[in-house]
Amino acid sequence: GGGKSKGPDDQQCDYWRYCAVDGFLCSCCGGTVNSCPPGTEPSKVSWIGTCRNPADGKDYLISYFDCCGKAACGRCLCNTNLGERPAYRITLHNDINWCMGSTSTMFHCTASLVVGIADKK
Ligand code: ABN
Repeated sequence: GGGKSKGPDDQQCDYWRYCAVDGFLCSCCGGTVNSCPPGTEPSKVSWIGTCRNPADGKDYLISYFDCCGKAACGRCLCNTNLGERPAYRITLHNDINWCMGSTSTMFHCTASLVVGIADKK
């Protein structure tokens, strides 16, 4: 999917997993959709979003974490924010440098890990 294709789906902001992302996509920064580029380390904390996978129509819990320890990647900035919640629910808020608890607080990119399927409501 993704319409006018500039690269693989997972380098496009409209890839389904990125529905609540805020940051440079690690898939454009030498990492993958769900892993940090070499020389960076995953933040110890993350934020959580719920995104629908168009392939099966199901809602998935996505853990977004920042990769820390290098200067900002600068490529594929996505600020999708669907399902983001205000900062009083901090784990649902994405406009935060989650590297603040890490050895290096420099924010490089954001990765998106599927952690489960959302409960049906
Ligand atoms: N969670 C991504 C991010 C990092 C630094 C500043 C704002 C947002």
